[in-house]
This record gives sequence, C-alpha cells and structure tokens, in this order.
Amino acid sequence: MKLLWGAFVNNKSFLEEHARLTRRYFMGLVTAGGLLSGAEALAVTQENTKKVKPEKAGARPEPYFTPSMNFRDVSRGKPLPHSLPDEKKREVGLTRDTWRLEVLADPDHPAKIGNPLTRATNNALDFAGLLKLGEKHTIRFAKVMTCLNLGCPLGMGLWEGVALRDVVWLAQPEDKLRRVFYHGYHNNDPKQVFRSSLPVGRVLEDPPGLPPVILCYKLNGEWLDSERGGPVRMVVPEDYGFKSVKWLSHLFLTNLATSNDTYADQGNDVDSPMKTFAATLSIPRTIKAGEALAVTGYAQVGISGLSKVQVSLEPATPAKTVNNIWKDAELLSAPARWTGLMGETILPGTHGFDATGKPQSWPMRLTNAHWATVLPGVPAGEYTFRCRTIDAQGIAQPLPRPFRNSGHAKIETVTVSVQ
Ligand SMILES: Nc1nc2c(c(=O)[nH]1)N[C@H]1C(S)=C(S)[C@@H](COP(=O)(O)O)O[C@H]1N2
Ligand SMILES: [Mo]
Repeated sequence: MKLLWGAFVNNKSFLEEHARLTRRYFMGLVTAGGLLSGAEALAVTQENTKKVKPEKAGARPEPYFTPSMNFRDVSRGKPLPHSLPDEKKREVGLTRDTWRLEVLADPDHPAKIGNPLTRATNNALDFAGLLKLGEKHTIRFAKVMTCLNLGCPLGMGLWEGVALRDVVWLAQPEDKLRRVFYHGYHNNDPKQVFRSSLPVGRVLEDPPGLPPVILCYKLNGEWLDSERGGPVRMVVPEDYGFKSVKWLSHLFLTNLATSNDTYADQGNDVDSPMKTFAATLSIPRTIKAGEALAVTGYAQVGISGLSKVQVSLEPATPAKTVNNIWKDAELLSAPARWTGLMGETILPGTHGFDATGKPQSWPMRLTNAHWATVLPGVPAGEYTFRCRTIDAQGIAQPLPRPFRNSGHAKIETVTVSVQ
C-alpha cells in the first residue's frame, strides 16, 4: 500500500485530469442554475481531489495511461522471471537480442504444419524478425489490463505489436488446426508454466470493432519492460489479463478443441470477456442534511460497451435496493491530453482513433471513462450509494451474481452518513 501511495504522490496528472473534467461539469451545473452555487461547486471540486481512494488499483491517481512501473504486478513464478539477473535473462531468452519464439505442432494433438519454427533448426522467430513483420503492419490499441480475480484494473495501456495471425502463418498451418496454445517462460519448470489459448477463429478474424490479438513488444510507446512481460507478451484485447501471457516463448498449434489454460485449472471461467462496470473515485462519507452529494468515478468499458453510468442513494436499511431509483450520472468527454504517453498524443493508425488522434467514439470499448454526478440533499440518516453501468445494448451491468469465477461482478456500494 505504501508503494501505491508513492505512485499516488508522484503521478498527479490522472487526478488533475479527473479534477479538470469534473470541475467543468460541476461549474456547468452552476451556470445552468442547477443544484450547486458557485462556492459550493468550487468546494466540492476541491474536496474531490482530497477524497480519492488510492487503495483501489484502478482508481489510483495516475496519468490516463499507466506508466509500466505503476501497474500492479500479479505475476507468478519462483523466482519471478522479471527478477532474474540480466545474465540469466540473456541465457534463457528474456532480452530483446536473445528472445526466440518457437512455433510447433502440439505433440499430443498435432495440427499439420509445413514449417515449424524451432531453436534446433535455427529458424525460431527472433526479435528482429518480429519487428520486420511489424514494419509491414503494426497494431496499436488502448486497453485496460484487468485481472479476473481482482475487482479493479491493474493499469491502462497503449499496447503495440504484431498480429498473432501473422506469426501463425509463418509456420504454414495446413490442416487440423483448432486452437493456438501459448506459454510464457517459467524457469524451465513444467509445474510453473503459465499458459493460455485461443480458438483459431479468434486469431484469424476480429469481432466487430475489436483489434487483432497481438504479440506485443511496446507499451505506451516504449519497449515492453521485463516486469510487464517483455521482450514479448501476448495481448488479447477483449479478455482478462490471464489470456495475455507474459515472457512469451512457445506457440503450440493444436487439434484439441478445448482450452488448457492455467486459469482453468484454478477454477476460473476462461471464456469470460471483460465486463463493463462503474466504481467511485471520490465520494464524501459524511455530509450534512440537505447538502448536495457530489460523486466522481470511473467506468471500465468492457466487451458490451457503455452507454450510461447510473447512481442511486437509498436509506441503508433495508440492505437491499427496494426502490430501484437509478439516476443518470454525467459521462465525461475523452481526456484532452493522453497523459502517460510520449508527447501525450496518439499516433496515427491507432485502433479506434482518427488520424488526428481523437477517439472515433467515446466511451471506447476496453478503456476507462470518467463520470461525475450531484445528488440533491436528503434528511439525516444512513444511506447506501450505488453505481452501475448500462451497456451499449441497454442492459444494466455488471449482472450481479453470487459466484465470481467469471470476474468481478458486484455493484459498488458506499455507505454515506447524513448528519
Ligand atoms: N507468464 C505469465 N504471464 C502472465 C501471468 C503470469 O503469472 N505469468 N499472469 C497473468 C495474469 S493472471 C494477469 S492478470 C496479467 C497481468 O498483467 P500485468 O502484469 O501486465 O498487469 O498477466 C498475465 N500473464
Ligand atoms: Mo489475473
């Protein structure tokens, strides 16, 4: 937690951006003759910046794009591959000049391939070869990295690399290919291997609006560092983090139709794409009777998109929502500056952005969006504040459920005491 506070103190720009966006919204309410006086609006925006809850990973005050070192690290491995000494990294192919990727038929359920890429035959793909593919076609997209087993995002990234399909084709698959299995380096210990997989259909075609699955070598415009899975990791745009295997070392082309993911062995639903949900960033825990309640937060825009953030404030007893009175919060526009990137601008050709670096639509799937709201004053008592999202199909998200094998699916609730 101390470390997170360190990041918090050193990286004010996300907070500043959040405050700037929310201030514009609150001041707008004043000129519209709304709920707040000018003095109140100033007071809540100043208050807001003090009340951010840095203990929530995705809520960390940080630039819009999270610096690589500020991602929360949940990697497995003893020792952690990124903690190996440089010499060992060079020995096992964890540096850019020693990295090799083998592309093989799965020994147990082989696909028929014409050109396996192996170290033994000296044709494994090296970093220069990967960059060469990248010269022909680089893929770049924004995506929030979220762990299926945690509630909050680990970090927001601009990921860059080569389409996985371009690498699969190098191996000349001919027949009996149903899935691509992929492994990351784990100390040459079979028990430690971290692996995941995708149906070949997802590798070869992209669902509407989604970028390709990539072999990623850059994050936020810089070489992917060792802690984030460098030199090369998989990044699967629409999925939770466990599909984005780090320290990528092997692709196995298989005729097996089922997943062999490490996360499947651990009791998780491995076919669950990223959910849409809302969370608070700043909310007062106590207010005076009759005083307006100003709240700000962010939403993770999952696979189902985002059309609205909604909030409710109800007496804390009974514990369940009885009235179901949801009010629309204000979804704030895209950041004006893409803080956390070199030059704070988006390069042309980035998926989902136009040639001038503006998002083609907002909110954008797979990213974080900001929201803010002001609720009218209520009589004294204990209240429960809730926030949720309405996805692009008009369905309230997340669909709450008692089991969480498919990822965090809770409506955020905060107790507010009105005195
Ligand atoms: N090789 C390897 N890749 C891995 C993991 C791992 O332990 N080893 N963890 C996965 C999980 S569970 C998540 S949530 C993401 C986290 O990515 P990050 O470290 O960039 O935040 O990496 C994934 N890739
Ligand atoms: Mo994870």
